Amino acid sequence: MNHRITRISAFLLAAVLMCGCGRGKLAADAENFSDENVSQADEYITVGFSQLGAESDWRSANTESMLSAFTEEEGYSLIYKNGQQKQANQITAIRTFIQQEVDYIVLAPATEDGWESVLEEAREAQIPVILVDRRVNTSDKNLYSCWVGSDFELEGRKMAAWIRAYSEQKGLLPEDLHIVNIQGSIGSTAQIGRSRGLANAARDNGWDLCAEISGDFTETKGREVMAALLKRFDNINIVYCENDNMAIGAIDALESAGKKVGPDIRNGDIMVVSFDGVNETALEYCRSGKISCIAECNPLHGPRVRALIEMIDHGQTPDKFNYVDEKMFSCVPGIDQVTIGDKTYRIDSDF
Ligand code: GYE
Repeated sequence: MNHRITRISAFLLAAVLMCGCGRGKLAADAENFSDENVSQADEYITVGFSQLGAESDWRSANTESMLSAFTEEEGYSLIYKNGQQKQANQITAIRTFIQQEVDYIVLAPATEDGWESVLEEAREAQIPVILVDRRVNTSDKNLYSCWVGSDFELEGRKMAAWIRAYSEQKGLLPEDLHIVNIQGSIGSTAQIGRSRGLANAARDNGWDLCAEISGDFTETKGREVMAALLKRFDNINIVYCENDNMAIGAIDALESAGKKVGPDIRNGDIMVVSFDGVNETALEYCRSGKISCIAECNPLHGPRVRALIEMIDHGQTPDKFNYVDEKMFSCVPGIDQVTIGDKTYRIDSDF
């Protein structure tokens, strides 16, 4: 990588400074740059992207965003590997990227633990690693350059604040809220943050958090877990699903068991809330009240990761942790906003 940078970057940097142009223009300039020592491959920035899998609509949108951000027109050669939900596959992918001497590695890690050794190998090979979406739990934060994604605990806290505002508006007592949490894949940052946001709020407000069980972020598991929970508990009135796909499965299980899904828990409805806001069916359910509230999770990280790589490529140091702003969607009347700390989040009912 350093080799490539020293040969091209002086030229590219001059181009940036002179015309302030983006990577697309730079790539074109690099192509026109006649140096017989610069091979075809050197004209592109090579990026190895280890995606964790394809479990949800959020994930598909995220993959799509990455694939369309790292095109040859933009000056990139992207090597994409789908980890099929297995960390071992992702570790193999990273080792392959190192052997291929890619310029950058982008990792969307399945879970937080267990990355130390392979990230150490990437560091030894002097290949910067950019984390996207979920995070890794390493004692040495310098094993990766930076991260971009969502504040998952904040998403959970916003949802809990919405539930609280709703229950107060309806005059429900805290102990009358019987909540089950259908969790995402255990050990993933999204699961850890969203579960923590709810568990803390349940403790602080005195809500009955009956159970927390993983549905692995998939519709099928969401359906299975909900059916099993209905056999264990007869008083559930709120289902907190850590993504929309599981919510769709859970709603199916609830309706198949003869339950009415909706916001009117005083009159026997079971309320479903969820996260993402990517899947069209889920958004439609949110418009009709089958899903009472969705905390948005934005998957469109491709251009963000590209901007981070461009900074590093130009010798700059991006912020270590880069958060994206996110909304809340709900068509249940009466709650216009929720406040966390000193920040207020507007609830969007027009989506
Ligand atoms: O919410 C879920 C996906 O890590 C933010 O993973 C991501 C989560 C997303 O499977 O749908």
